[in-house]
Amino acid sequence: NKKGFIFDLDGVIVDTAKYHYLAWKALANSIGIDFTHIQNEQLKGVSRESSLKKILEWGNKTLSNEEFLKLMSKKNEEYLSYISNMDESEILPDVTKILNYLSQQNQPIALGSASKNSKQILKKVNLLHQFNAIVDGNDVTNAKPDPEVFLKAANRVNIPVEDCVVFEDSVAGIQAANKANMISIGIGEVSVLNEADFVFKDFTQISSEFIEKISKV
Ligand code: B16
Ligand code: MG
Repeated sequence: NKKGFIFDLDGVIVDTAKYHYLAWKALANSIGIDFTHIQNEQLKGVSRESSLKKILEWGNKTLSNEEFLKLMSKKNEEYLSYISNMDESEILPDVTKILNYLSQQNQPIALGSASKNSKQILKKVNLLHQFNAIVDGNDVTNAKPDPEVFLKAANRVNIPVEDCVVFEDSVAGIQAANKANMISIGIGEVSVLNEADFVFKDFTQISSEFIEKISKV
């Protein structure tokens, strides 16, 4: 059966959270706000704009709209400087294997990410060609847990929502997939992603038999 396989980017295909952390930390510190790894965890899957709003909230700071925009672009510049050094070695374990397997089976593959930098990142790690559709932060008005990003991805690969499978590492992303009526597969800890239909630590734990099984549902 044809299914639509939709992948989140950060935390599923690559670990760009570490670069977001470095860039947000430098930015927060430059305006006198602390920024920790625990806070960075809370920004996973969250858009750039909402991330900066949260950081300002944590630091009890208000900014003019103009300053806000300036800081967003400053953060992105630093983030992109890290991205520019990425290569294939940063692809998470067995991601290439599953993408190759799915394309051999002629299964449509889409990206569903909150990032506005998704194409650059996929290009850097040499995976852009694997995707039949890219839907990211540039294409949506409502961020996860709103299902918009995944609904658009399903539409772009022309697969009914109930035949779509979403791989996600964030709670908001799992909720978005569930709201979209798709099969949700959490990549990470069961204790965190307990709302997902299935949870795996990473792609090394997902067998081709499992993919075949859910393709038949
Ligand atoms: P950008 P995902 C998300 O990616 C990240 O998890 C989140 O930390 C980031 O703020 C967001 O993308 C926006 O990224 O600044 O590149 O537009 O997990 O949805 O692939
Ligand atoms: Mg993610």
